[in-house]
Amino acid sequence: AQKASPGTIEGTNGRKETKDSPMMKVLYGSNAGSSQEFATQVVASAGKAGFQASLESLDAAVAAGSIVPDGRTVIVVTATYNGLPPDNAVAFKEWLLKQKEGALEGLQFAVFGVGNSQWHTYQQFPREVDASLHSCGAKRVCSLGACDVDSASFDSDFEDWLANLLQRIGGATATDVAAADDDAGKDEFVLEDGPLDKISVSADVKGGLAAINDAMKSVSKLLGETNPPPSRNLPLEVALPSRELCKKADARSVRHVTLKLPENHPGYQPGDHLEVLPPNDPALVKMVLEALQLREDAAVRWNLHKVEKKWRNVNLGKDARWWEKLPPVHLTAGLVLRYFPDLASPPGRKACAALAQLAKSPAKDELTLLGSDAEQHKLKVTSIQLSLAELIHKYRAELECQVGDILMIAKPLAPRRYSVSSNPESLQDKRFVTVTVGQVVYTTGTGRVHRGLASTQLGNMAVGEAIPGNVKTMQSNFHLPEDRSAPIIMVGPGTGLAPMMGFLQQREALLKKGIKVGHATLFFGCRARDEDYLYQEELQGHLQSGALSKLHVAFSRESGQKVYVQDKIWEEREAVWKLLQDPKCTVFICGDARAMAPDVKRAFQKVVESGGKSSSSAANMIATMVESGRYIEDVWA
Ligand code: 2AM
Repeated sequence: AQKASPGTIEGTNGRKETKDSPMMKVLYGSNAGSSQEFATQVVASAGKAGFQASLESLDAAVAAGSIVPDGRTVIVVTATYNGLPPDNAVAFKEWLLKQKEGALEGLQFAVFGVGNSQWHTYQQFPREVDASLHSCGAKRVCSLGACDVDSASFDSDFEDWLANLLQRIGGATATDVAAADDDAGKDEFVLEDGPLDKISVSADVKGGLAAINDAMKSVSKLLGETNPPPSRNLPLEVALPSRELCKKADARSVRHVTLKLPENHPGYQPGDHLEVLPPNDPALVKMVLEALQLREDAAVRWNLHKVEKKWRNVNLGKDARWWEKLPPVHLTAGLVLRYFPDLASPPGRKACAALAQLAKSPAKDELTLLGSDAEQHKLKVTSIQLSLAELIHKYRAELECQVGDILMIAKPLAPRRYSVSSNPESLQDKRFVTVTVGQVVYTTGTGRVHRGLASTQLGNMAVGEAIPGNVKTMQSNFHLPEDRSAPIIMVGPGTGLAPMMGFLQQREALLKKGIKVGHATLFFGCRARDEDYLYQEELQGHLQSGALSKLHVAFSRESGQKVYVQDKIWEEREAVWKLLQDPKCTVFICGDARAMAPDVKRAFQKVVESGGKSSSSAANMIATMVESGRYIEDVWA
């Protein structure tokens, strides 16, 4: 029997397909979940447009041997990580490379790539997939679609592509089908809003998360998942008071935060990421509660069936199905609004249009306009970063809206990622994990002071307070080389120093056990010695113990001239070239993806050229290092 998956469940709602409907396989490659969400949306819309659509990860399809050229349509939705395939598309890439010319004749396909244009590897893997499928003889039915999560139009870019795709392959658009269905919007509301009564409600983070985790398990069971992914919603407790790392905290603030993983947690290693789910700003939660005329401690209960009926035929965009992850448990309205919907992001056009359905005029007309007119939307929403909470609050008098509606309309609150800056064995408790958090604060066009959710939360939490999160191993294998004698070069300006601190602690622990470690050079960059020289004392300690062999610091604001890590790499070219010639030498880069990482790569290439190589063989040498996992980036926008 076929396993039920999130895709097949949505597929049964409002489907127009029959047994003879054409088949469609929707395959996704996703680490963070966005591509999977988009893929699920393709399945739903294709189902409504008359296809028998099924959903699988790219690797699951390869394992099942089910990507075959039998006249079927294959739609691939995938992200890219450092230019590499996501975790569940690695085998697919290998499979694709093995396909001969003409091997995929008879297959028709379309590819959609999800990415962030601030990464220099933007759309790399989706482009490769699109080109390879085509060169193996498959027929491209729609040109490569792309959306940029860094752009305000990313939801509508996807929807435009999907509408185009469905039109090209002969289906009616999902919106047409939805419009034809007179069942829409008739059902009652989705969460049981009301005052606290006899039911027991989890209102605090730890109790709430325990309830959510239990509920997640039952949702997984419901979906037939035998191996549900580990929950990201573990309560992580602040273990020690956080520490300011900048010497002049008025200029900027970077905090060293120590959290504690729950008991029985399998643990982590330096180079891993810590994911936290920061609660919404209480001011925004308050605005929404006010608009909904709800008390913070009002009891709400998720009701899967009701919500499904109410919204099933409304095209809400890619995130519409995230409610499946929501637990059928009692929580307070305050807790739900704090942890589930993203209340701070500007709502997309689809969200504005959905809100319009719940509004009376004149709000209805204004919201409809925001939903349909890209210029107006840009002017009145995205350019001033009007948050969803502010929008709901603004129109509250004419909105008939419940907590459940907000969950459907809002994007899910996204977890934030940090590179861990510790080695478990080096801390007083193996379950401790530290992160190095730069604080983000700015004022939006509406005059609201925006505090980076995770950064302000993490830096300001008291010992014993908890935040939902977990640790995650990245597939790029940003870890110390297995061969401890391999020389390493670390480049980490600003908070990019974080994972290097974990590596240095790990190397110090190895030294203490009598294990020899190879040479380690660190290039660190900051503004000035007496401002933001992070972990200065710790670094001196590592130099003394031998965990760190050489330290080069670039101060960008000490003299009239900017000095960056790449300038230091060039200054040290002789030593760096020597290290690079060791076939085991591994280079780690962490920090800004937009300018720093490409600049640093160019610097390394120049160093190789200075060693006597032509520019093309220098580029080749770096490319080979990247491919063999010896030039590894952990970079972010
Ligand atoms: P700046 O802010 O003075 O320009 C950590 O943020 C350090 O990285 C700062 O010293 C910052 O310098 C520096 N930095 C900014 N842009 C950079 C780039 N393109 N490459 C390397 N370092 C950079």
